[in-house]
Amino acid sequence: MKKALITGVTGQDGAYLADFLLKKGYEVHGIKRRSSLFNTDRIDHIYEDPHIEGRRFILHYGDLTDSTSLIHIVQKVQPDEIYNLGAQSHVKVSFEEPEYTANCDALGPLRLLEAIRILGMEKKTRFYQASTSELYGLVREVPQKESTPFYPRSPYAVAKMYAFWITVNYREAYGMYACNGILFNHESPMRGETFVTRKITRALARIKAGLQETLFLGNIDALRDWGHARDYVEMQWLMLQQQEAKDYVIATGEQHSVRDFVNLSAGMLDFKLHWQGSGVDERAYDDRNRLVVAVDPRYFRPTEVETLLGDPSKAKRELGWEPQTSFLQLVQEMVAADFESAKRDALVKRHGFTAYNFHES
Ligand code: NDP
Ligand code: GDR
Repeated sequence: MKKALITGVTGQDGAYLADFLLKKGYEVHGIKRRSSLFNTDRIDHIYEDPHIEGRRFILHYGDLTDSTSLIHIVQKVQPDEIYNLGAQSHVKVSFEEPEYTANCDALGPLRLLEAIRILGMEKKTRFYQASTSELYGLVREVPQKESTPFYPRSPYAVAKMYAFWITVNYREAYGMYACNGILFNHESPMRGETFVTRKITRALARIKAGLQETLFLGNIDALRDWGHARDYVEMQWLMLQQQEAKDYVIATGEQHSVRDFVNLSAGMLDFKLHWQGSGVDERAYDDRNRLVVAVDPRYFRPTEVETLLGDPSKAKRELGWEPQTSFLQLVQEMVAADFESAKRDALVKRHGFTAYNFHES
């Protein structure tokens, strides 16, 4: 039985990947951070009690900023494959916590690669690094492909650039099977609530259910290539199953603006939005003249990535990969899931309980 070790197993991609690998027959080990609250919501459906004999899903406490914990876990698990998905993954937050972001996102992968080397597992363990379209930042070529030059625009992207090149360097220097998936934005109902797509579907669903009044957003003209996380984790696995380790762009090849995402989601919830003003004064009202969406400069970034569009032809050609979920299906799935949970929260509230939180992003 193959063994996989996933960092970031409690995150969006980690949860989808763990599910995917368990279905493939793997023994799956995940690293989770110590937290004062339960942080395993996304993987509770695959959790197995430690008392069960022969369980195939095993969690370990560890942290990407703590080399010794990583070395211990790699030694104990002896994984055939390591998927490094753990990261401080929020671009805006990286401007507020640049040093921590570098420690976790740049040095974290270095620590894992070194753990493999220290333990003499270079020929046994294959390594996947979660690289990102944010590397392209200020874009030099449209669409972006593997050979497009990088120009990172945030502490997050700069840290991920180190991670990209250290992965390439360890492949070339030590003959390790180590590769980068340069993934464009991918979303799902499990997306963190402070990323723009989930923020939109969650807020509009809550407005519809009477739990919130207005959705405040930053740059609604930003353009992104959005796919579904479920489709993208299959690529992460495929990249580790090849004869030779290579880096691949994973994207849909289709681009939409944040504003498009808002309009489409609003339409699915029967809001007709009327946009007024421009720039920082832009806002959208519904048919009853209620303010539904407003731009708030607090969500602007000091340096923004205005536009991203990927060219996944190398992955299609060499790995036979195609995304399965359309943009419309992605938005539908996210809106439906958030509307269900908003209706549940509204019901709880009507019965006098306050079981919901609203987190700003
Ligand atoms: P999430 O933010 O949903 O998950 C990040 C995971 O990393 C969580 O499990 C988090 O733990 C964990 N983590 C954070 N800090 C540490 C740390 N110091 N030590 C150990 N684990 C830590 O991200 P996604 O699932 O969306 O993304 C997965 C990876 O892919 C990330 O590296 C991201 O940067 C990258 N990426 C994501 C894209 C996307 O569109 N989703 C596109 C391209 C790249 P906790 O649950 O405790 O917070
Ligand atoms: P991104 O995703 O920065 O591309 O990074 P995010 O959803 O945060 O932003 C996408 C675009 O939307 C604009 N935007 C807002 N963003 C947020 N979060 N909140 C807002 O209110 C808002 N209003 C407008 C942003 O300015 C941006 O242009 C994601 C992360 O998953 C990274 O880890 C990953 O590497 C990249 O995708 C690919």
